[in-house]
Amino acid sequence: MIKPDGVRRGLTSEILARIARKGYRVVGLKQMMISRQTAETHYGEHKERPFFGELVDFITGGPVVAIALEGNEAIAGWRAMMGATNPANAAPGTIRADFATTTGENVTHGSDSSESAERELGLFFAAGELLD
Ligand code: YYY
Ligand code: MG
Repeated sequence: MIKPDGVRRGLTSEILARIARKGYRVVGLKQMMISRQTAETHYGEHKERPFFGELVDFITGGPVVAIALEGNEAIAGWRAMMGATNPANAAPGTIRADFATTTGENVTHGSDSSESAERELGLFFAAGELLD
């Protein structure tokens, strides 16, 4: 997902270009607003963390671009392309190192396991919206 800060700052095409150059297939793509309820479900694992409220405010604060990627080891590979959660710790050349300065607004999201990918794809895409 391209988060609201990434969309607002005009980074959508840059990030989609990196995905294309890498070689992942985009099997679902849409710009959308996330409801508060969907955001709370999406980030449910962080419900008890002190930053949860700000995180939900942020992710619902403007349009995001939801992207369904397919490719060899795409979950780990996309997380590697994003870099560490805190941009200060992200390796040079990663999206978060190149385009972000704070953990709170770190431009992109990526599922962290096949279970979370399945869950999150179900939150953001209806069955008929993904290419077979
Ligand atoms: O999966 P990833 O986005 O890299 O990090 P998570 O630990 O799942 O946290 C989700 C999201 O929450 C993170 O991208 C920014 C925000 N966040 C925060 O604002 N402050 C923290 N100390 C940790 C995470
Ligand atoms: Mg996470």
